[in-house]
Amino acid sequence: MQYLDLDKIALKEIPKISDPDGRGNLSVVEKDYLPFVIKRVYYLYDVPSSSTRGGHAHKQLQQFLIALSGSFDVVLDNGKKRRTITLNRPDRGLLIPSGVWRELENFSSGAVCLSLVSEEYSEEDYIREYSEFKLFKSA
Ligand code: T46
Repeated sequence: MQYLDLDKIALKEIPKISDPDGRGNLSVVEKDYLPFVIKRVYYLYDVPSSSTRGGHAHKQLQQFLIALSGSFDVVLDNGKKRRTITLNRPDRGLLIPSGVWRELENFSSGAVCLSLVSEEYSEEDYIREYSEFKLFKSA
């Protein structure tokens, strides 16, 4: 099983079009921007600052997370070590490959987490027990 090199994870810049007349910014995710075809979009919002989302890994699903508003931390765990990445800009996103444990925490007031993903919803794709994730990675 491959272990994602967490040191190589970098936020990916999303093309931004700033309006010359001061009407604000527009960012766009086009067809070939991500290394997967987007099959589903969902978003988290009204998350209490004391709450944690995620707490699982995906067997197949890849995803791209964007803090459309506010900020939150994403703790990535490759089975060997952890790294925390803060998302706080709507023009930067975090690509999470399959086989990575993730926890989302420290949501600011008004934070919105947009998730663009490679698969349709399937509970079968989730590993929700950390001990099972460790076994999955060592297989
Ligand atoms: C992820 C993080 C960032 C559905 O019915 N359809 C869906 O498309 C999704 C995503 C969830 N659900 C149901 C399954 C649960 O009964 O909604 C409930 C909450 O899902 P979950 O506990 O998985 O939510 P999070 O915020 O912990 O995780 C979600 C995604 O599931 C996951 O892929 O990476 O957001």
